[in-house]
Order: sequence, then C-alpha cells, then structure tokens
Amino acid sequence: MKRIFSGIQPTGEIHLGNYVGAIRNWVTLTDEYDCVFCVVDYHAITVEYEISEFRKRAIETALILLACGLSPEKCKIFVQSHVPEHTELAWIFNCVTPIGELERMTQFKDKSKQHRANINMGLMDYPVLQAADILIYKAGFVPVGEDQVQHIELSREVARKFNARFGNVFPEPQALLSMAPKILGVDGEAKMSKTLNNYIGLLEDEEVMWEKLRTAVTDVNRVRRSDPGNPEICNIYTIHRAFSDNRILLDVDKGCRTAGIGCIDCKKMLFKNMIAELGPIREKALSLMKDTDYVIDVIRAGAKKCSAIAKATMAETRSALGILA
Ligand code: AQP
Repeated sequence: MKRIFSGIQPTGEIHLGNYVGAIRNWVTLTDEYDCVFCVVDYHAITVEYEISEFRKRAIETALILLACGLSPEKCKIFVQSHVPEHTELAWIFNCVTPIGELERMTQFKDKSKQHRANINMGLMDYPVLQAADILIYKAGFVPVGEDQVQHIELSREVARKFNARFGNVFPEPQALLSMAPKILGVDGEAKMSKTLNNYIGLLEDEEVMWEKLRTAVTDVNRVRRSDPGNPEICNIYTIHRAFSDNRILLDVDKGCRTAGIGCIDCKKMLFKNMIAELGPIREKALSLMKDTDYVIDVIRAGAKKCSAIAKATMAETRSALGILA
C-alpha cells in the first residue's frame, strides 16, 4: 500500500480552508493509502505562540481530525514532537539543502513580513523539517493545499540531493491537491489562514459563522443587487463548489450571472449546505471534548507506530552517511 503523509499546525482554530483544502481529502484517502497524519507542533513554534495554551491546542487539533472522520483504525495520528527522529533527520537534510532555495520560499517571505521582530532560523528551515516529516516515512504522496506545493517541490529536491550524495534512500514525494486547493479568507484577498484571522472556524457557533459568511467579500465588481456577478472570481462560489451539489451550483451560477439572485441569497444556500456537513462534525468534536483521554490514547498509539518506522529510516540514513553505529 502506498504511503501518504500530511501535517497540520496546532496554531489556532481549524478553519474551512484546512477542512476542504486538506482534511476532507485525507479522510477519503485513508481507504486507499497507508496514511500518516501529524500535528506538527515543532513547526508551530517558529512563530510566537501562547505557551500556556499549547498542550491544549495540540490535543484539540488531533481531536478535530478525529471529529472530521479520520479513524485511528484506518490511519496513524500523532504529534510531531513525540517522534524526535523528525528533527534528527531535518538536521541531516540541512546539510544537503542550499540556503538560496530556502530564501526564495514564498511562505518564508510572507512570514518574515508578518513576524518582522522574530525572523528566526526555524522560520527559514520550516520546509526542511517538512521534508523530514514526509521522508522519514518514505511517503510518496502528500495531500496539501496549494500553499504547500512549493514546499513539497523542495522536499523532492532534498530527496534528490541526499540520494545523489549518499545513495538511494528516499522517494521523491508528490503533492496531492484536493478539489478546493485554495480557499480565500472572508476578506476575499488572502488565503484563509489561522494566523491572518480571516477565517471561518469549523467549530464556530452557527450565528458567528453566518455573520462571517454574510459579510464575506464576494465578486467586488458586483456593487448593487442588480449588477450581474461573475462566479469564477467569487470566493463564495469556490466554497459553494466544496459543499453544494451540481444542481445548486448551476442555479447559483445562472442566478449570479443574470442578477437573478443576490449575494445574500447565494450565501444562504451555501450556509444551509455547510451546516448540514459541519453540524455532525461539531457534535462529534463536542462529545470528544468530554473524553480527551481517548484523544491522548490515540496520539500516543499513533506515535508508537510511527516511531518504529522513523527509527528504521534513521538507521538506514545513518548507515548511508557513514555514521558510527
Ligand atoms: N486557505 C486554504 N485553502 C486550502 N487549503 C489550505 N490549507 C491551509 N489553508 C488553506 C491546508 O491545510 C493544511 C494545514 O495547514 P496549516 O496547518 O499550515 O494551516 P494554516 O491555516 O495555513 O496555518 P496558519 O499558521 O494559520 O497559516 P499561515 O502560516 O499560512 O498563516 C495544509 O495542507 C494547507 O495546505
């Protein structure tokens, strides 16, 4: 069975972008692949964070993955720092990664602007740790949103450079995109992101969700209700595609282009479909919140299985490097 790896940061509330861009796809893929899903806490410390909340955040992130439908029977779910071989392999990969490649990463440039007072080495090294996360499991596929594609290409390059120098140890992983690889935030401009606070949270109250959706930017050229709109450039239509069936999409497309429906009508239809899918996820999450011991058991068991794979890869890697055993 081919192996998949993907990760999510415990940096805040999981949002619609994470869900339709990545997690929902992960659930489907567990039927076909040997899947490894990780709460990447060491990635999250590259920016400022609330120390007193951090443990809780890691558990909550795993909890949401379970609530979204990932089953510990069908995949491994764990926390990155519980398998320290990830950071060990990252050090080795640092020694084959050109600094110039890291400096040109879009995420590094964006984050350097967002965190001017703390442009640390970890921020730049983020994609190298990500390469280690993936390659320590020799994963061939990485289901991610569009924002991560550049990093996966770097992982391929790291694998190539390592293999060329030390022998063929690692596969070159490929990104797997979902049907909604890029969801913009409610501002209609930037990628929906936890840190940009432009998101609709998966577990938010329905009233809060509706208020965010109601006021979200649509096609900016559609100023009046009577103006025809263009669904192709409307973020709300992109989200509709992720939640609504073809019949509704056709109605919305036609209604928008002919000004037969207004943006609020369109958003109401979307909201109904979103709630139908997200309601049960919220219920499951609320019930898991009463049993966090179960969630901790799941991530401990996941780490145990992942450790065995990671240790074997590290033994092979050290041997390829000529390190004294
Ligand atoms: N807006 C999005 N559209 C589609 N996919 C997305 N992903 C994230 N945002 C979108 C995908 O979700 C997975 C987990 O990503 P993450 O933990 O890096 O989440 P984030 O929201 O991007 O986190 P941050 O820290 O809030 O984001 P930044 O650092 O960008 O400000 C990934 O597969 C990602 O592609």
